[in-house]
Amino acid sequence: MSVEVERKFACETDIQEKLKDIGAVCIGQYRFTDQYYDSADFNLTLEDFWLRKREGSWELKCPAKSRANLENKADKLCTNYREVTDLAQIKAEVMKVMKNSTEAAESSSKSSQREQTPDERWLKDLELVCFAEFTTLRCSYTLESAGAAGKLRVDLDQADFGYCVGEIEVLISEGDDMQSAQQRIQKTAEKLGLGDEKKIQGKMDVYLQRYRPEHYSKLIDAHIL
Ligand code: V4E
Repeated sequence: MSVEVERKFACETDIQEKLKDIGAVCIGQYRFTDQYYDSADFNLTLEDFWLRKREGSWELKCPAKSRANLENKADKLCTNYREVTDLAQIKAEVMKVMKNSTEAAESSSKSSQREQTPDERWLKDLELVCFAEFTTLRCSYTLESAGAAGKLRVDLDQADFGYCVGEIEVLISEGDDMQSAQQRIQKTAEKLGLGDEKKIQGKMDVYLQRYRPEHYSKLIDAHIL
């Protein structure tokens, strides 16, 4: 299973020039729509689990490590999430998190025995509804660093509700050296001249703050965002 280690940053107007200056290579521009799901009581997101459908594929991001354990300031600017893409595993993880897991599991397994179960039946069984939907225009860059395993990626995202954010990310395997991934991210941030004094809001933070204030304040109170 892969773990995504990433750090967000504010996109300045000269960011593309800076990326080229440090040897980053543009690997393409993509547009995708995300739909995020949770229960009416926000059971998943209050546990920092993020279930989404991106262009027809399901993905679940699960917390990989408690933020309280992060050692230094640079680490605190990074987030680490386990990424699950296998639908059966996603359902199992979601059911584990849901407060009413027993009834949900029973109801879901009953429905999966029915013939021609619609793909989205499990959402109904678990009472999950879409709470956010937005489209992102993404420009992706890769950057190789000498001696480091795996590529580092920089994404410049423009969400259709008028918010831009950049992210530097490294994908590692579960159990791999998290610190070295964080150090690579930190070094790239330095090369790009990014300050490390404050945490930058992600697209979801801004979306919820604007369009789902009740959900947003619950997540703020629970120190999830
Ligand atoms: C993990 C998470 C969310 C899910 C979406 O995460 P994000 O990486 O921001 O979205 P995106 O579109 O860049 O996904 P990718 O293509 O990289 O897979 S929404 C909120 N969170 C939690 C979270 C957090 N607590 N703090 C920060 C800085 N980001 C995300």
